[in-house]
Amino acid sequence: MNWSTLAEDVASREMEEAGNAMGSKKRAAKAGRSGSSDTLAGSGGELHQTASSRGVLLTTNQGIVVSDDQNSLRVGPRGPSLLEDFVLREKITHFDHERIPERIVHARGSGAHGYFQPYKSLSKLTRAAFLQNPNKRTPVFVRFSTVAGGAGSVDLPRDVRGFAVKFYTEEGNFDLVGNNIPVFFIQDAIKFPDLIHSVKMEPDRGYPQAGSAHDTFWDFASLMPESMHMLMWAMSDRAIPRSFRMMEGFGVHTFRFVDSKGASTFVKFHWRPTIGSQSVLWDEAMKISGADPDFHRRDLFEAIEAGDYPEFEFCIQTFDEKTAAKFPFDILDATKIIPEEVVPLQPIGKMVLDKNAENFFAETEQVAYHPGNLVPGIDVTDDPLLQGRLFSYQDTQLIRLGGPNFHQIPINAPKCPMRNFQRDGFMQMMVPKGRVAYEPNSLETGVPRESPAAGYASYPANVSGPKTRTRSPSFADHYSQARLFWRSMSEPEQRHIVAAFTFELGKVETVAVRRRMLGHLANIDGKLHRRVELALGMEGQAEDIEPAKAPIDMKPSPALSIVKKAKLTLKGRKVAVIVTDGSDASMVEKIRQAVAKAGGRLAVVAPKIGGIKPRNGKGLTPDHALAAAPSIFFDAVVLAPSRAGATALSKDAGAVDFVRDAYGHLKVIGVFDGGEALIEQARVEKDGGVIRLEGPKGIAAFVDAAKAGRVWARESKVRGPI
Ligand code: HDD
Repeated sequence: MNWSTLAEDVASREMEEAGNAMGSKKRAAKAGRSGSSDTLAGSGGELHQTASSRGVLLTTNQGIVVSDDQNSLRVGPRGPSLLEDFVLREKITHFDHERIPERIVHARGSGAHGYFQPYKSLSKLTRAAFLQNPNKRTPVFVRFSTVAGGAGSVDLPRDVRGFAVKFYTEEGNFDLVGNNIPVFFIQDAIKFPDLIHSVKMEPDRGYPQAGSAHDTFWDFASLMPESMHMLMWAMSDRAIPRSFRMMEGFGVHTFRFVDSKGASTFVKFHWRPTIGSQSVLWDEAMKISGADPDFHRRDLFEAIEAGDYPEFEFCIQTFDEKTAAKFPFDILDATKIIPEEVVPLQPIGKMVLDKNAENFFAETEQVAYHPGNLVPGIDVTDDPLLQGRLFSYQDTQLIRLGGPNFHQIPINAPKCPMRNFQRDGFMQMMVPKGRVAYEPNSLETGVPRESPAAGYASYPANVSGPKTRTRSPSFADHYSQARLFWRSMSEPEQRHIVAAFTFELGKVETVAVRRRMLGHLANIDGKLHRRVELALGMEGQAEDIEPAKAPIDMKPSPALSIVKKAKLTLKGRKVAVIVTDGSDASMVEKIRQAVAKAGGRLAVVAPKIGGIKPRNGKGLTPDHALAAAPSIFFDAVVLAPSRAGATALSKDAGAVDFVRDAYGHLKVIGVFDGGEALIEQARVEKDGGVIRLEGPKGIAAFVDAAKAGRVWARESKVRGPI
């Protein structure tokens, strides 16, 4: 049967069903905005998303049934195509316009739906309706992103990650547009275009993509002492997270909570993953970028599909004006944190991501966040970075989404009534009724009116002063918190920071830029500076940089270290077991159960994807072929080939690399049966992280070791001194 006959056949068989689809279309129309997802949100909106994607007959955008979607209209079977072919022209035109401008920053992102639920009422601090009732769930849409790379770039460059949450509250949308790092590179929004131009690919040569390891970035950063604290975070493990599910999120700026009486409290927002934070190693990140550019996107999607829902605890730090005045830094300066040891975090609720986006473009790409999307009870402060952001986001969406009606796109539309007298514009999706499109009015009743009681009221902060372009002297300390961060790290984390600076500055061609950065490192901490200059082979070459304000020594904050507060768990983690023909299937089953009991998932990796014949039990169906599943994809591995299987694998560079990488990336390695031969072939040392699974306690010992994460003691042996 050729394609056109098949299409006709399907069309005629499904004519009847098409009638039913029309029926459901009518029902959707009746349901209005609160009804089926087929309708577009919006008061009085009569338009519906076309049913064609769910109906049975293929139609044009005008609803005309297409008779042949395989052949364009032409003169005779071999003649020229006809311009009158409206089906072809419409299809190609639409295709030609499929791409919209990608975000200038955070172009690569992955999204998911979920809900937020508070633990208790926060009425003492804020009147925000979604924070009042512990029984109420508020829908959310979250988008995680990298910053510098384009939409098609890889998931694991060294970069900040965006952590943007849209709360669809009963009082309208509240967007918390944060990052996985609690500070920022710059203090004033006017420097944002410069920062981004410096980190993006260099304009003359068009590279590097998605990476900060190049001259323009370090040139700019080294001329901006205020970026030093953020640079320490960006060079730390925070910038190479293991998963979106395993990173913290921060609102960065100081915001205000406002209660029902109008009293205000300063607030900083934090997200904490319930399964703990974890990062990959830089060598792993580079390899993952090649082996699976979608590593984080896939991980998020698959975890949600598997019902292993990412969860984040929402925490706040609150303080009043008096306390703020006592800090040795300015709470309006986005390059500073308030250590948790000084103002503890209060957990106030939990966010669960339980549904993947159904359509990447419609939802993840078109979602439009804006820090100015605020609800009554939450307000901004005068942080000059935040103030500039309040302009930028709305502005960028106008060009990115093509006009002023992007709030009507389903992913952006509030889930509460939205009605006003704004009219027309590109892509108006609603059909507003009536004669009155202005306010005040008296010609119609039942039209929307303002409400001083229910409406958003800005906190009436007192402001006065001369108009000026000055940076407050209270923003002048650029090194104390960079030092605090460095001194709060564990030994492996410090080692990674040194290695990251060495890698990044090693890519910088201009010697003066490297010297300038070494000068800043000397101001941050003498040991840090010494280690980086030695690793670069640039002893004694640091430029002398005079701090605008002498740094102070702050008490180290263990909460800043991922390693120090790591959770001993396999939850959300993946363990691989390598098997071959003749492997022990019952052992694999026992390992699977033990890993699952600890909250992890076991993936079976075999030389061939088609299946293996174990020496006992039925067949074993692999999840991955070895060639497509290097050990960088997993948190711990078990080598359980048969002895004959191991002999064959020993000659396979992929299998040997699997073991070497697992070892080099400090993973716990379980060994069973022929696994011993593989270990020998890979020539890795049998240290405390290489565990034999034979014996009554073998599997339990492996799982316990894997819960602890990486074998840090091994690192100095495989990476050498730095
Ligand atoms: Fe921004 C996107 C986070 C400073 C201008 N930003 C964007 C996204 C995140 C952040 C997570 C992606 C949202 C999404 O997934 O669609 N940005 C931050 C944080 C900042 C910050 C935490 C500092 C604390 N941003 C910042 C400044 C400006 C911008 C100072 C401009 C003055 N940001 C934008 C933007 C983007 C954006 C150009 C690009 C796409 C978009 O807004 O929707 O307007």
